Amino acid sequence: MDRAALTEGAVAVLRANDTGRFIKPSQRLYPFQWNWDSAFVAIGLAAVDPERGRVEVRSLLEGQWADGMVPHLVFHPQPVEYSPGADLWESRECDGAPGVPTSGITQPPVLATAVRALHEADPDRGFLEEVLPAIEAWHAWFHRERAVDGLVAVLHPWESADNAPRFDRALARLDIEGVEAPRRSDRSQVDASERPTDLEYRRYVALVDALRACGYRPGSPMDAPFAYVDLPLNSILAVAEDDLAFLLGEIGADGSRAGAAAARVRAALQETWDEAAGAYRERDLHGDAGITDTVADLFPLYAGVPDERRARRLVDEHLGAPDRFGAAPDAPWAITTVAKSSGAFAPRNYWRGPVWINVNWCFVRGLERCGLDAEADALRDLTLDLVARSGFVEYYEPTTGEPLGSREFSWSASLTLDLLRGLRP
Ligand code: 2M8
Repeated sequence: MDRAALTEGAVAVLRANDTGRFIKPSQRLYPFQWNWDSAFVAIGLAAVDPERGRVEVRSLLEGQWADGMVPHLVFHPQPVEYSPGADLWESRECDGAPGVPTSGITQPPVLATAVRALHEADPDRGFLEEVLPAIEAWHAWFHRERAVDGLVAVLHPWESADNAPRFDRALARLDIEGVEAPRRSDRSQVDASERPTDLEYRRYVALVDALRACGYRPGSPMDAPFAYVDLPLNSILAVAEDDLAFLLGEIGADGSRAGAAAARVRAALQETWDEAAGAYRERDLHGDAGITDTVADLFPLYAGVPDERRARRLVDEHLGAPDRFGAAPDAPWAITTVAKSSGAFAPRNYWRGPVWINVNWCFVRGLERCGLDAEADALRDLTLDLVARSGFVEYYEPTTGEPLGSREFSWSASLTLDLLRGLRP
């Protein structure tokens, strides 16, 4: 692998997708600002241009709502066609929404982790003083609005991994009679077999309709038609709370809420362990989620939750197992987002099987946190080989490494920059 060429290529992708104010996930398919995309982008920018990374954080926070929520999508004005877009959300009709149109839901809170990466690369106290109160308010919002027994719930699959099979049953329960599939700009750009179906989109829209009717703030997660205790989001939150507590300490501010929240979320994640399955269990508040056979079942590893014995089981029985999520002779590219042994595994379809660079990045960092350095190094090398071979695309077919989804995808480029930092020269 040519490290210099990979760096150059990744920087070129970020430059091409840069609007000056924010970096689009990709040129045409995703022309606005998505929340965790921008955080992943800032993590990569820490390696090459921290000042540009700080711009990314500031522009995302322009979308923050008065109650603290940082939305999953900020529609900074762009001369583009994108559907379903700002009209679906009508955020301006809602109390506490900002001037710029946004969605009414959120996304995994990677932002504090990104700000920590920027701080470690290039400390800027003024920047921390500016943005940490906003991130503190967002995290507090999660625990106030979305709390479920020490963890938090997502109210829409767009708050986590869209069409992941683990949401199928909860979505199938929704009443979508009379709800039409929206006009979809994704369809003109990516093959339908690689994207969610129209039926799934009708369900996504039905959920937005229900949430819009209450200003996106149901009294509690139980009152929302879809409420799911998502392990990726909670694991990301645990890490982010630790990072926030650390950063607040750096400026002499009070990090006690964040520190306590990190400990509480980690303790609650521990409780989701299923000894028989050797994995963690998700929770569907209106039904039974259990073990889902998706990579979500393993995600507490990202937050360093498992002890040595559990981490080993996660790796041996799932993450590294050839018939599950690991590399196999006939499917050398890992981590699959759905277990290959699952009936739902679909190697070309979006979050239903392909390899994603942000997922791999989370597991590299999680393996490191759990002290599994050799496994972390192997996964990092495999991930870098994949992008070197197939480019910085949205997702990858695990048997061939074929590039799928959007081309020139920002977080695949930015997280490559971060993974390259860990490589010994
Ligand atoms: C995908 O989500 C959008 C809707 O928000 C879509 O399906 O078109 C997901 O992969 C999401 O996680 C990601 O943030 C977004 C932009 O990359 O695309």
